Amino acid sequence: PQKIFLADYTPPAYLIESVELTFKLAPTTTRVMSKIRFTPNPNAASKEFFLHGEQLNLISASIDGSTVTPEPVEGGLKCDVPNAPFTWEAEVEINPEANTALEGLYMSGGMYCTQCEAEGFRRITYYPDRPDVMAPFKVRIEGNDPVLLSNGNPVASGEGWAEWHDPWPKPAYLFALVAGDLIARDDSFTTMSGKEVALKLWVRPGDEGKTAFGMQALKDSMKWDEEVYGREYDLDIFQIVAVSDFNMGAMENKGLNIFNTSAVLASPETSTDANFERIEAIIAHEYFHNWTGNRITCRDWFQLSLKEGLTVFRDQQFSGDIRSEAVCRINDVIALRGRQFREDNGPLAHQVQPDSFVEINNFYTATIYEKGAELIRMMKTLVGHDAYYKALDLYFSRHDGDAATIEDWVRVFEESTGRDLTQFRRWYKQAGTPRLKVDDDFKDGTYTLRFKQETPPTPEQDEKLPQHIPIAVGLLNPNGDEVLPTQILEMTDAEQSFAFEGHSAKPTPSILRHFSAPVILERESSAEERAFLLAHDTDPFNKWEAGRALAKDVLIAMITGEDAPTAAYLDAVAAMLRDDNLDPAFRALALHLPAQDDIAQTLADGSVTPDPLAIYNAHQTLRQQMAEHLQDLLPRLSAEMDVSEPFEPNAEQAGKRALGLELLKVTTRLDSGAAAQALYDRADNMTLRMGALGCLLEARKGDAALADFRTRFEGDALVMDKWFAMQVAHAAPEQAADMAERLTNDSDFNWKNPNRFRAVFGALMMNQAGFHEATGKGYALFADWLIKLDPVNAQITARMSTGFETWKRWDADRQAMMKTQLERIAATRDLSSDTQEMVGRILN
Ligand code: HT7
Ligand code: ZN
Repeated sequence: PQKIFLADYTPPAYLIESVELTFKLAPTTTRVMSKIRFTPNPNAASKEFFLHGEQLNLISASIDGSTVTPEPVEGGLKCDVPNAPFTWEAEVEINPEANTALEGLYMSGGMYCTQCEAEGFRRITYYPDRPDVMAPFKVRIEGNDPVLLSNGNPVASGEGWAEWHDPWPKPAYLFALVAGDLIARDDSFTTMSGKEVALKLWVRPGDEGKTAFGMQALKDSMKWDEEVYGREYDLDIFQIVAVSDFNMGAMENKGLNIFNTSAVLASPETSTDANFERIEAIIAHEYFHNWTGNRITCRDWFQLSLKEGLTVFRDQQFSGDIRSEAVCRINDVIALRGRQFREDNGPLAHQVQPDSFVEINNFYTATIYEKGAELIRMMKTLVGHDAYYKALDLYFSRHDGDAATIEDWVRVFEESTGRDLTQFRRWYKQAGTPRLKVDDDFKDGTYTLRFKQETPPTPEQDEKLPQHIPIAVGLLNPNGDEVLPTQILEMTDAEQSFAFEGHSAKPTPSILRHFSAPVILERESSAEERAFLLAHDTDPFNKWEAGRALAKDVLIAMITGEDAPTAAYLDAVAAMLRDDNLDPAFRALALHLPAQDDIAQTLADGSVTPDPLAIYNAHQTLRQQMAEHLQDLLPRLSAEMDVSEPFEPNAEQAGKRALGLELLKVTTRLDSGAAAQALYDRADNMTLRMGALGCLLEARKGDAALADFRTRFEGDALVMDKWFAMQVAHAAPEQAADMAERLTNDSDFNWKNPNRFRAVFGALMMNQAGFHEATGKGYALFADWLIKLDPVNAQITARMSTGFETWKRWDADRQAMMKTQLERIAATRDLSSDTQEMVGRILN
């Protein structure tokens, strides 16, 4: 496969004034007529007319009304054209029903839908399918389906046809079309300048009852973007469509967002609190793209983080504002460490702005999204609240309508704030997670913190330069009072010290508050100090972090056979649980043990080869010890967490349920699942039902509840995804692979549906001890299925091959078995370039 380089970027040879498309829909023979007004780009050196096109059957083409015979070339066609503006017309035939890749125009359960980001539009018609070619679109759809939708505003419609006009110039990746038998939830939103916008959330008949929450989240997002960023919506209508076959969560097509059903449909009976929260965040994310992504788009795909990093940051701000800021931040950091740190510390590490790629689909990663968001957050921390919003105003006014670059973005900040961000730019170009070592010293009333930063080598980047790191620090005196409120220290050198004068006793530092930079903090610390911070830190993130560090110390000591500070941990947890001033959601997080993957990564970082079974066993042992230590507390606290009001998916109720379920996990250790069974039997919402079922499965008492669950929800695909996933997620280490295999033989295992495939194999990847079971059957099964899926859906296959990304972390036997499977996948005939690229990078 061919590599594409950022350095090779050249402006498009032709720009587009207008696009008119006509679709004559038919499942296997859809005709697409295009009429495109091109004009030579005065800023381009080349005059070559090249249009992307893949899997298209060209019926006819003409230029200014005269038939032409274009030259087919790799990835599209070329044609001689006049040296002046001209009109290109073409008719192509495509086969949506045969499209299992779910890119371009495809069918999902009888409805037509599209996915064009990143390079799907070229499967719809011949076109310069690159984000820096922007145009207004007029679309006419002819078909038998009752609902025919496209981007922009409706123009006219009749029996079997509809016309749409999107006046805002957009790149082809934001094009969308949907046709099917759909029902809308209707609503409206009045914008800040008094314009009425029609809102429609389209679903299949039967799903109408799951649309209220999504609609409310949309209206909240629209309001928030006006209030916080001053961004108003710009069309007469905003539509969302729920689709059950979809490669990712959702897509921000202009005025017509398309969503995976899992990212929009919600009801208390079928969705957990975590589902509600995720749906709210994704709806916000896609809506926010209207300004950060659509009005200002990316010049090329190397700039992907320009829109994704910023939009993730914006959705994180939104969730923090409407839920608990502290709890959201902790959850965001758990996700960052779980996905991005894992990526950044393995063979797939890459820059937030990469220099090259083979398949852009392989770069929709945690680094582009979540690390990208952390970079925006750091910029905001460095320049301050007011300067951040002033810079954003300049960004929107200067670049509205542009296909912009990350450099444009940083320059806006420099010009607006007067700060030199030369060194900060390294965050975009240097892969890898910096390690930040800290030690301290106290002398004559002066407390000194000494920092040392180092970023380990990553693929193709051996040497690293120091980063510009904002380190938020506070100090506490021995009584636990804060004697220095949060200050931002700016570290720019490889080694740097900061002195704090006027202290009568040595203070305790709270470092990297609010997780002010995406780094790994390495600080020798005693169990007493961690317990002290857990009890006294005023920064909720670092308070939680202290508890997590203590839990990690215990687990790691258990695994390596050292003295574990178990008593200090259990006492600290009990004290924290008794503290009724603490938000239940926070207490739930503090009770949750660090992920097994986190422990494995920390061990590997310290040059200890992790044993997945030993990590699993340490988890089990610690949970048992927690149960015994906390048993006196459990009845009162559990009762207090009962929610008597009708179910609301708000942060307050969700926090109580989360803590109640954490306590249930502990209780299950003592009563073999009796309380969990009782909860399952009385549960009237999915959060409690699934929480109880999880406990029963862990106690190996889940058979009856599982059967009941299936009977209740057999016809509901999203809930059945949960049924599949839970059995693998909670299977014992030696049974997880067999369980996954058994489920692949279930009549409901529709492996071509990404949600169902992910339910089984995503859960297997996440069950660390099960996936890495000693005989290697987990690896072999997983590889079998990746090989089977690749010709059907390369994007999902490539993405899921990351299950093997940690292979070098494990012992020699496991490494050899994983490598064998990776090589087997790599050797598969006609393997997609997506999967080839990923497996190749993982192996290197
Ligand atoms: N911008 C979108 C990214 C995307 C995507 C979405 C659905 C299916 C395939 C896709 N490829 C790329 C989603 C987002 O970040 O908002
Ligand atoms: Zn996005």
